[in-house]
Amino acid sequence: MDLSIVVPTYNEAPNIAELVTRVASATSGIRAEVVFVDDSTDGTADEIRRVAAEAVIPVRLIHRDIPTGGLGGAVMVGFDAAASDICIVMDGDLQHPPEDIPRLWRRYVVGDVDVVVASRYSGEGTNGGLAGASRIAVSKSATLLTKAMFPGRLKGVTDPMTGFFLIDRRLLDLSTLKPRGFKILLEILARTNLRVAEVPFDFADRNAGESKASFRQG
Ligand SMILES: Nc1nc2c(ncn2[C@@H]2O[C@H](COP(=O)(O)OP(=O)(O)OP(=O)(O)O)[C@@H](O)[C@H]2O)c(=O)[nH]1
Ligand SMILES: [Mg+2]
Repeated sequence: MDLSIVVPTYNEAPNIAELVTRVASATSGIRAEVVFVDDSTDGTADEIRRVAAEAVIPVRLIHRDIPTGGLGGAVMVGFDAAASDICIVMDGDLQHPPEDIPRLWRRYVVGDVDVVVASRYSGEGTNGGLAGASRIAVSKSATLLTKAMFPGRLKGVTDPMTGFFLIDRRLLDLSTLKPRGFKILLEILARTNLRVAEVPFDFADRNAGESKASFRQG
């Protein structure tokens, strides 16, 4: 396996089939698997099992009955379970276009970085999928605040709170990370000295289902 794509899900049933289809076509030529780490209370786990049975790439499901650490905790479980050391984290609602996976992968295989961040705020990247002026304001001010707090570790990183990134998990000490909810990448970058590159991407609208991001998370 070249690449494990870790997808945390909380009630994303209507998005699973399209996500897997688009990931499978985007990764042709790369040996890739999808690892769903699911904390859902709806039928998402059953839908993942159904889609996995028909998928042309390996699709695995880890369903947690006790969702320790929320979204961030789910991502850590995915890193631990991944078949490849090289992992891409992406959302399950198609806001992170699977078609961008090869761009992250190609940047990584150049060989000079440990992390590739898909940024809404660098170069041609956009944040159109952030619903409403207040979400945009929260996202931008949280980014400025965190960059002020960690000027060294976040140097050159325009979007430390993106949920779309590639990482070599061998560089992480999973036992020292303490993710709480959203923004696992910030936790990783602040605690670990890593070489980072960015690629711009267009943050799309949520495909279906409901947002779990709250003002409190911001
Ligand atoms: N496993 C797990 N996944 C979660 C949890 N909370 C959110 N997620 C997933 O994390 C991803 C990001 O959550 P979203 O609700 O899309 O957050 P967002 O993109 O900031 O918000 P929207 O723009 O409204 O979509 C999605 O795939 C969610 O299903 C959780 O507690 N556990
Ligand atoms: Mg989303």
